[in-house]
Formats: sequence, C-alpha cells, structure tokens
Amino acid sequence: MEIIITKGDITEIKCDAIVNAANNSLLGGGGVDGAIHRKAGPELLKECRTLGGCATGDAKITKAYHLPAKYVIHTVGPVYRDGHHDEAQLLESCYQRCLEIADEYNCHHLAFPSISTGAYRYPILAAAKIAVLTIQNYQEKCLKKVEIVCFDDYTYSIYKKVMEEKK
Ligand code: AR6
Repeated sequence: MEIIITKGDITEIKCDAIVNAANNSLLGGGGVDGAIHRKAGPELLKECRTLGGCATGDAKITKAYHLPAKYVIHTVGPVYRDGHHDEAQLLESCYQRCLEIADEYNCHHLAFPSISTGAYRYPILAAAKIAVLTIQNYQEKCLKKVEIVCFDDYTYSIYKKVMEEKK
C-alpha cells in the first residue's frame, strides 16, 4: 500500500473515499467538514441525519453525492485538552476505523485530511506521527493508495518530515 502526502483541497480529490473530520453530531460544521458538505450538497446532510451521530474515535460512511469521490467516511477526532484524556488513542482509532471501513467497501484509494489539527487543536507534529504510523501499520485488504491531503504549507511540511523520518 502506497502512502503519499499531498497539498490541496480534499473536496477535489477523485478517489474511492475521502475522510471528513466531523463532530459527534455528524450534522456539519466549519473547516474541512463545512467544505465537504458545501460541495456534496444537501443530500449529504440528509443521509447524515439518519446515522444517529458518531462516537469520538469511530467512523461512519455515506455516499459522496456531488463530490468527485464515491464515499465520505466521517470520523470524529478528539478535542485536544492536555494529552491526558486519551487523545492519542482516540486519534489513532479514527485512522484505524477509516482504513477498516474503506477496505470493507472495497476502496483502493482513500484520502485523509489532517484530523483534529484545526478547530480541535491537536498539536500538529504529534498528530502527524500518529497518522503516519497508524496508516503504515495497517494490514490492508484491498487498499492500494492512502493519501494525506494537507490544506496549508505548514501542515504539509510537517507530514512530509514525519514521512521521511519513518521511511
Ligand atoms: N481540504 C483538506 N483539508 C482541509 C480543508 C480542505 N478543503 N479545509 C480545512 N482543512 P478542521 P478538526 C484542514 O478544523 O480539527 C469542524 O467544525 C485544516 O486546515 O477542519 O478535526 C467539525 O464540524 C486542518 O489542517 O477539523 C468539527 O466540529 C485540518 O483540515 C471540528 O471542525 C483539520 O481541521 C473538527 O475539528
């Protein structure tokens, strides 16, 4: 399984599934969540309303409607408090659950944003290490390519650095 770090807007990626960094309600928000809902259209919110929310560290899948991807996997990252509230385990679980669900739906190409490092304030270097390690350790079934799509230069530089170190 190939792991790549790219810079850009995840709503423009044509792949089997993109991951949304959502909140427990799954009813939309700001950041990448807002961008995904805007581009997917109101049908996405309608489907999300049927899901009954999502626990932190877990994930749920929907169709992607007007997005170029086929599916959206909505995961809920931890809000970073002080590092002593299971933040690392919960963030790892987000990546793990998304990978498992993508495989369950026969996805070959999956794209992640940098979960929890925006509004949820997870320190970027620590978050990038968890993301890269969890993806590298994952035993895939049909996934061939996992992409981490960074929105800004700083986030991109950190993920690139972590990838280089873990090669
Ligand atoms: N494509 C890729 N990455 C993006 C995009 C985009 N279009 N837009 C933003 N990012 P955040 P969180 C980056 O805040 O920290 C929402 O309100 C952004 O620069 O979107 O998990 C939800 O509803 C940052 O690097 O997610 C929740 O309430 C990364 O995505 C809450 O925010 C994550 O930032 C979740 O917070």
